[in-house]
Amino acid sequence: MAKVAERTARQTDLVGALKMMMLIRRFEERAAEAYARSKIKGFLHLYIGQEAVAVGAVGALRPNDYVISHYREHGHILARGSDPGAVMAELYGKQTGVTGGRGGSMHLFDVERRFMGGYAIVAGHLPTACGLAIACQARGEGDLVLCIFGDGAVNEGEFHEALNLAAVWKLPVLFLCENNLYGMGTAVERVSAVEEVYKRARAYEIPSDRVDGMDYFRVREAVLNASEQIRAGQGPYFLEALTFRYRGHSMADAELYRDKDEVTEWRARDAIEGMRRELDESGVLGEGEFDRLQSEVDDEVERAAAFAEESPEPPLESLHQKVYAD
Ligand SMILES: Cc1ncc(C[n+]2csc(CCOP(=O)(O)OP(=O)(O)O)c2C)c(N)n1
Ligand SMILES: [Mg+2]
Repeated sequence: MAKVAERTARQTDLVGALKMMMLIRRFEERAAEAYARSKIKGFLHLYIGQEAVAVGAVGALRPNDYVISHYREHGHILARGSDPGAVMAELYGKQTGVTGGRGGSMHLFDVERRFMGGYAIVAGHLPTACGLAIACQARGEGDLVLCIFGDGAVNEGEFHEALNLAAVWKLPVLFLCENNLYGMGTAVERVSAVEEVYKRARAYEIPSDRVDGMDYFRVREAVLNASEQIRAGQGPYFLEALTFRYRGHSMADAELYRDKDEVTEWRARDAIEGMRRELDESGVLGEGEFDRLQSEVDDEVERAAAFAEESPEPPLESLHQKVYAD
């Protein structure tokens, strides 16, 4: 315990980041269980394996920055600090969910935290990110937009439109591609003429880089550096985080397109295990502390699931509400 009491602010942040990655993982495992019991219906895309990207990137932002994401976004909204109970309730389609039960897994939203949504249309939210960035630029308060998408998005028209506009207008956007090597069952090299995705941004003269998405420290550092440049008015930045999803594309995926050995190899580089080792070796984690963190995370996710289960369905008369903007 003495070790914990002597912790510096940086060490406390590191333990917090590890715990957030553990929370995301447990949340996703619990969501999968609920899906198997038909408590969650529709689509469910799990983020397991990619946690270091969400926590490294979203955790490096300021409270007034905006985040906009694709449909594999549970980890992003949790890393932004949204209540796990309200996120789980949204997956259940309940009234207490972050979107009142109207959006479900792919359409999480939390305006208070400037989390401007998950979007189901691949690359559809990239132009929206530019719109948010125009607002940031006009207000001149130094806010930026973190726009997260998958490798599948880079072959869509909106990707190119958005990058072009962002470059021309020097918009404060950080484009973050989570390259998990597959878009549904299609490997990147089968569909992308340029496999090293970050090089795509160079066609628009946007500075870009590739980072190990299985390493919290690397992702955070890269995002902090990019943010500094963006906030200095240098325009957009593009980061590619190399990562891997351990589970299938969605809950209905037989995973016939990839080898089990490939999954095993990536699991051996697990971000949570890697950070745990690092914090153990450097003496930041106290004796038995990882297990204590795990049990706190387990309890928190159980409470979130219980909240979702016990929450009411949205009332029928609310069906036509909030369909159009006022
Ligand atoms: C415009 C569009 N085309 C096709 C789809 C069907 N679709 C859903 S997810 C997906 C794959 C996207 O893969 P990626 O962007 O790499 O994200 P990941 O699932 O790997 O996180 C596709 C093609 C869609 N949602 N939108
Ligand atoms: Mg992908």
